[in-house]
Amino acid sequence: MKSKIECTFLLTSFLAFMAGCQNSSPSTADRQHADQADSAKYLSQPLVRNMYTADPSAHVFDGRIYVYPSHDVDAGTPQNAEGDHFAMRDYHVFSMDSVNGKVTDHGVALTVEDVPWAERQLWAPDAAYKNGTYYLYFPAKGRDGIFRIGVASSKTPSGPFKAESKPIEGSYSIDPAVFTDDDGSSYMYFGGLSGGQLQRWKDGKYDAKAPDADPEDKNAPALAPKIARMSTDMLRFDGPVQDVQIIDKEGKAILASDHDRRFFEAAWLHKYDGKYYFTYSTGDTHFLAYATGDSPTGPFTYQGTFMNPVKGWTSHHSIVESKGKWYLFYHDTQLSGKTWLRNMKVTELKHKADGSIQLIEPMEK
Ligand code: FUB
Repeated sequence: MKSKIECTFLLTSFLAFMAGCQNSSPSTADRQHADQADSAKYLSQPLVRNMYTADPSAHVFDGRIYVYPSHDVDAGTPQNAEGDHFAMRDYHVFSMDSVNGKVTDHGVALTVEDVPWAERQLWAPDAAYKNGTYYLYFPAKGRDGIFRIGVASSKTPSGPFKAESKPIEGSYSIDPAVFTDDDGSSYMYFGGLSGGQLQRWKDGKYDAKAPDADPEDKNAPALAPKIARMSTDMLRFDGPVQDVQIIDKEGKAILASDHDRRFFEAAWLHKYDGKYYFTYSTGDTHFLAYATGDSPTGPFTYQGTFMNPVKGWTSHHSIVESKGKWYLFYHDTQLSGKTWLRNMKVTELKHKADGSIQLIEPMEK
């Protein structure tokens, strides 16, 4: 019997094949799709319309909001469970004065050709600042088809960024998110199931024959996202890669079979009112979920869903404070209707007085 993921991929692979072309900006057909779509039913509208953008990681640097998204393209690669149809080859950086302000595209900040060790698939990036330098963290597949995480640096938040010659030693899988705490310590959270290959890593070794995503024993604990402390120069891991523990309110691990609550991909960390909020996507159930803890390294106690499914398969986000309000940057497929051609969006995120996050409905019901 095929899993829901496989069925989704099979169903859409035919559509992907039919739609295959080399364009990286919305085609006439896509624009027509957007025109026909009832944009009123979406909570927010795309921040950028002349290209496809996804996985937006937002930060405030020098009082301005900078967004580091994936740059989705239609490379004509047939859809498969490895996620090869997410065939991105460069990054653009965007910025704005405030959430409703004009969005500036700063152009190409890094291309796959600029990264000596990478061959393809520049997936969800993140950025950080320390000691006068901006760092761009990004996953990419090497020539061996294995995802690693790289780092590139720049003296300006908009780049261009210069990549290190090798991936970060000890890194693997996808979706890096770097959080710097008030004491100056920085941590990278990372990992993603299925095409993100997290399930293939055990004790620092890669096993290409591992299950598709979750462990086969459904009573086993869910696979954990990873955390590593960053070195002071922000270019290396300063210590071992460890599990991020996500537990329920009874202190038990969330199970692999609990697809509504288990971690799938897209980790993020923000600190609010002294608490650490670890947020993530549940993947095949398409929720954005959160868990809270008293330390950046966890454990984190699962609290609930804070965003219901968007249009499109993937759900990926970041959370940032700007001018006294908190915002959720996310994406959906409003402009294209295609899983792998997404558009980034933003909406306000509200923490309630009890510390919970108000549920966000991305679509009118
Ligand atoms: O953009 C490629 C992948 O899709 C990301 O790395 C995942 O988080 C999902 O959004």
